[in-house]
Amino acid sequence: MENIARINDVSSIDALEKLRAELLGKKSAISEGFAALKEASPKEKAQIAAELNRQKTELTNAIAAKRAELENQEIAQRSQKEALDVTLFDAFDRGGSLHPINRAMEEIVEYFLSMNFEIKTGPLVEDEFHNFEALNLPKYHPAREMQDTFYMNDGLLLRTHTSPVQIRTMLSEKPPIRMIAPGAVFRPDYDLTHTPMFHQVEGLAIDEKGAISFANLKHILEDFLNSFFGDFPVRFRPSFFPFTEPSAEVDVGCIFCRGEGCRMCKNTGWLEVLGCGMVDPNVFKAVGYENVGGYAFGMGVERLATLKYRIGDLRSLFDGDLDLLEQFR
Ligand code: 2U9
Repeated sequence: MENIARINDVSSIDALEKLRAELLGKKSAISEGFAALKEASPKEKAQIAAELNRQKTELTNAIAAKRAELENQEIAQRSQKEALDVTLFDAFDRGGSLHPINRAMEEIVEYFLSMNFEIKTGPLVEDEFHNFEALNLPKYHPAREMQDTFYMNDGLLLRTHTSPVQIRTMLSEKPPIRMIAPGAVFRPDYDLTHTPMFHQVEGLAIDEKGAISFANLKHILEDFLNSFFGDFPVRFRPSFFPFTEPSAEVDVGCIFCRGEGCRMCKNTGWLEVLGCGMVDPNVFKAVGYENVGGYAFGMGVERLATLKYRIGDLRSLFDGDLDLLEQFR
């Protein structure tokens, strides 16, 4: 039958579907044949209908078979065209590794877990109360300028430190508290040592007034720095933070020159690595705590990681450069 030959001749699914419309659609000879049945005599009717149905089945089957054939051809062509030679390129057998920032983060967190600190987390999008006001940084206070901020709509902002996690913890739990808050924070800075997203680990220990001293703080940070960097001297310098009083910045003896003086320590023999202090009474007031005391500290994970792994440009860690990253395996 001529129509069967036409079906077999088709070379694309589109053309096949057009042919289906022509042969079996409303205006096809077969559909018109069925429509004309009502004019036939009852005897002819059965005979004509049987023949029309036979033709219809024959065409339908031929089209289905052709369609399957064309689809198989298309799959075969595509798998040839899109084939990957998995033996050609080594991206698949490099293996994964922790990003140096995550590795440093894990080391820091492991230390404080071993010292009985609990991990707490909180939202990255915060409000002024949890990020600033409760931390003794009232609106329009000049100290807020110490921390440039990404502001969003509706009074929301990207947290500039992980301290709001400590505020949320104090608001929902009673002392004693012994926690660390590891996580991403955001400030609009970008240069050799700053990216707009970076990571902090902050710590907080609170108990009855008089139970926790500056000596406790000094001991745990010295011990942490010796476990993280190795056997180097540690010194505390008086400083200021709105949320701690007294406050200190902590230096480690230069790990590059061992205190001789070099470019990395700007010839001071010391590297500044973290900040700390006794929690300011105004912070306790903001969260409704009474007759308590304790210490807090904060460190930048990128700072510690670039020092320890001797990475010159922090930005290089965020370029997705596998050759660079796999050196930290
Ligand atoms: C509460 C009370 C006190 C957290 C602290 C620092 C000192 C500090 C910096 C280190 C490098 C931030 O990433 S960095 O730039 N942090 O110097 N952070 S005390 O004090 C708190 C936190 C929460 C409720």
